[in-house]
Order: sequence, then C-alpha cells, then structure tokens
Amino acid sequence: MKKRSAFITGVSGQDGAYLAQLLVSKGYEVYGGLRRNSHDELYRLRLLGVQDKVKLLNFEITDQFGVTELISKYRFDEVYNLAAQSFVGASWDLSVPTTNINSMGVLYLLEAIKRFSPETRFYQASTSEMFGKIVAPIQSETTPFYPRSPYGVAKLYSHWLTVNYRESHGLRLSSGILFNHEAPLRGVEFVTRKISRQLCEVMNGTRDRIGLGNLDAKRDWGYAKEYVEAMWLMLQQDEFDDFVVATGKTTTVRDFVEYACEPLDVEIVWEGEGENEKGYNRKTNKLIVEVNPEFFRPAEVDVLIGNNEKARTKLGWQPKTEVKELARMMVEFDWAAIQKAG
Ligand code: G4F
Repeated sequence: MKKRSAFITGVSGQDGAYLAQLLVSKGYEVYGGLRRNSHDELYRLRLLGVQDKVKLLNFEITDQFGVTELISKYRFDEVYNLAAQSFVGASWDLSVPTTNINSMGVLYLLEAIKRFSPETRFYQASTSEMFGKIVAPIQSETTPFYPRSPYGVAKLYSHWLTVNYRESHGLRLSSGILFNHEAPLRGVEFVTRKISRQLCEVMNGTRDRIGLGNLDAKRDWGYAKEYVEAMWLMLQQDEFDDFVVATGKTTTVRDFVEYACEPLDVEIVWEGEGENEKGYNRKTNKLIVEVNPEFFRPAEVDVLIGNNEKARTKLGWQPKTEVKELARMMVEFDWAAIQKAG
C-alpha cells in the first residue's frame, strides 16, 4: 500500500521536529520544508533520531512561485503549516517579515492547495496569542480575538483565511489554536527555555544572573510533544474545524522560575516590586534573577488560559504533563547538556 505523504513547513523548529517524529512513527512519507539558512537547526531532528527519515525540500514560504510549484508537484496527503516568525517579542521590530511569513505565506499555500491539490488536508498553526487582551477569562474557539502584537495580528489573518477557504471552497482545512507549548527543544529566546538554560548556567558558574521581563505574565503552558498529537488528530477527522489546544491551567513567569529552581535544589526568595524585583538563592543569598525592562513588550498579553473541552470531546486529546514536570524536564535536559559540554 502506498504510504501517506505529509509535508511539514518549519520542520526544523520545536513542533516540526516532534511532529516529524510522530508521523515517521505512524508510517508516513515525511517531507520537511527547510529555508536555506535553517540547516544548522537540524539538531532537533537529529536529537529525535529522525533526521535521515525526513526528506528535506528547499522551501521559502514567502516565495509564491516556489510554494505553488511544490504543492502542485507533490500533492501531499497532508500539509502542516508550522513555518512562522514565531517569536512575539521580535515582531514589533520585524513586522513586515512577520506579516509576509505568517500571513502571506499562508495565502500562498492555500491558493496552491485550492488550485492544484484540493484533496490535501491542511493544518494551520494558529495561536492563543490571537486572544491577546482577553475578552473572556477562559478562552475557547468562540471567544472573540484581540491580538496585541504584529505577530498576533498576522496570525489572526491566517486563521480567518483558513476558515474562509474552508467555508468558501469546501477545502479540508483545520486550524489549531495552540496555547504556549514548551519542551527541551524550545528555542532559547522563549521565556521557559531561557529560564531553564540560564538557570543551569548560573548554577554551573558560567553565568552571573538571569534578566527577565514581565514576571507577572501568565501563560497556559503545555508539553509540545503532546500538542503535535492534537495537530495530527485534527487532520484525521471527517469534519474540518478549529480547536483550542491547552491545559486549562495558567502559571506566572515567576512561578515557572520557582519550578525550574526545584530540580537544582534551589529555593528562591523574591524581594522588591516591579522593575526592582529580584530573586535570591535562599542558601547563598546570591542574586539569581533580576527584572530587565529591555524584555518588556510594547503591548503585553497579561494572561492566557484555554478551554480544551472541544479537543477532549471531539479529538479524544488531553494534556498529560503538568507545568512543574515540564520545567523539571527542561532543566534536567539543560543541566545534562551543560555537564556534557564540560
Ligand atoms: O515565552 P514567550 O516569549 O512566549 P509568547 O510571547 O507567549 O509566545 C509563544 O506562545 C504563543 C502562544 O500563545 C505562540 F503563538 C508564540 O509563537 C510563542 O510560541 O513569552 C511568554 C511571556 C510573555 O508575557 C513575556 O512578556 O513571558 C514574558 N517574559 C518575561 N520575561 C518573557 C521574558 N518572554 C521572553 N521571551 N523573554 C523574557 O525575558
């Protein structure tokens, strides 16, 4: 029997690597789209043992001709669009490339699917960042959006475009509104991995302290490896739809720091407020964390918490890893890597 084919844009990222691993394990012929400058990022696929099992294709989502040619040539069974400028914090400085990649790129993919491969099942990586300045205490698929960053605005366009192409052309398109999802493979610019990595460096003596932005920000943090299963499940349904993927619990950045300290046997004591807040190691009195306004955002998303009921009932998906366990997993990974590097 012919293997099912799947194409993952953004295969070198955290989610792309976990999804590639999942699809390889399910017997798919997995193709991964790679930008010319992303080759050094293949370490994630290597770490998960799937580098040789993914067929890498040169891919630049902002090149409409290239996107169209690729989709019409391969006519994949499934396409997972994970390619993005995904760092919210950079999207104010990089608003044009963020929009080109996160909005126009999706338009090019959907146009190509509509014209040349209408049987393709398509997953769009939407995001809880679209809820932004929340208008409901717990956000679900029906909660109105209020994005707070050029990233969120660009993602909102793609989300609605996916809905519109599904409704207008009867295409098989689903959109996953994923809340924050982390793992040891998370990029070091995101706050959880920044904390796990830099905390290990502080305890190892190779870094003095960690500078963080808004410690009061609250996020619904889940485990990325579990979230890619929800992506796959969305494309196995008879009906295509939008799904929130979240844990339903929210945690402050400050609490995440404390969770990350536990496996290193560090207890942190907080002193001061706002920009003057500092975290000290109780045992040694050493300053470990300080607030650095450089990491504040022009417009902040204060709190996110998702309602995953639809994903649980319709997809049979549920989160398993608690944020504390996630922090431990990330710190243990970083600590081992630092020890290994000597
Ligand atoms: O880890 P973050 O950079 O993730 P953010 O902005 O929530 O975005 C992530 O999740 C979204 C889903 O909602 C995705 F769409 C997006 O692609 C990405 O994966 O920041 C989390 C929070 C923010 O409120 C930020 O202001 O942590 C706060 N924070 C405090 N100090 C910091 C820092 N964020 C970063 N990156 N670095 C800091 O030093």
